[in-house]
Amino acid sequence: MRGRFISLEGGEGAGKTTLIERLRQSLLSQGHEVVVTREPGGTPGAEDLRTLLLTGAADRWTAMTEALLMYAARVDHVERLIEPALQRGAWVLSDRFSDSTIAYQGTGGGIDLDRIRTIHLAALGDFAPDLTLILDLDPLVGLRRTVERGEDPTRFEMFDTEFHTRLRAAFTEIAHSEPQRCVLIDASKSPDDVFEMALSHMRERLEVKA
Ligand code: Z5A
Repeated sequence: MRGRFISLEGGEGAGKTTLIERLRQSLLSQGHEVVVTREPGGTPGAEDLRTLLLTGAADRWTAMTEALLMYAARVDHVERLIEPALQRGAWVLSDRFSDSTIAYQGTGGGIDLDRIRTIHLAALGDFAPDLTLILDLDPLVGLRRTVERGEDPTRFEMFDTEFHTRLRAAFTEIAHSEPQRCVLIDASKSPDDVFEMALSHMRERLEVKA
């Protein structure tokens, strides 16, 4: 039986990585094979592209170059990791996927969203997650969480607050425009509450038992 593909989306510091680890453990305890991955990245080639995308000056790439590099990484990721895992019945949890390109390079970077959808269609056809959990959080709270983590900021974290506020609106719009695939989760709640909300959506939509 084909596995399930779940993507997690949201702004910086929204808690995707924290939630993925909890979901991984929950799915493992139900006996599923679980593949945890991330974008940009997930395969050796895509991780090389991740380094190009996330390091250097904030204006290192234009939004369109970023989008094309994201899709180059994504095709490698889908063809070499995600699709084979789904075919052998695994559950794939990806920290970001194509909605991030719509939000960051589209709404955030100013590329017409239909141009990004056209790139997606050419690169991946109608390939999409079975479920997308969008973690919604005030960008200032999210950025504060990442600063407290004490790591060097990525190129995207250097963008201004207005950019991050537009991202939040973009993710909310995606959730509203594709309710069959996407759910919006209040990420200001505790990690336990966020996990319970995610699990409840998975139970409803993907026949998860735990
Ligand atoms: N990008 C793009 O532009 N276009 C694309 O198509 C794609 C990506 C695919 C990847 O960065 C960057 O690539 C990303 C968009 C761009 N922009 N940035 N920056 P990344 O992978 O390095 O970063 P990220 O995806 O934004 O993740 P993050 O900053 O690591 O955040 P997170 O995974 O959502 O959060 P976390 O690590 O789980 O939590 C952050 C901190 O908050 C941590 O200390 C936790 O312990 C704490 N936390 C977590 N949950 C909670 C709750 N519920 N309450 C309180 N504290 C919490």
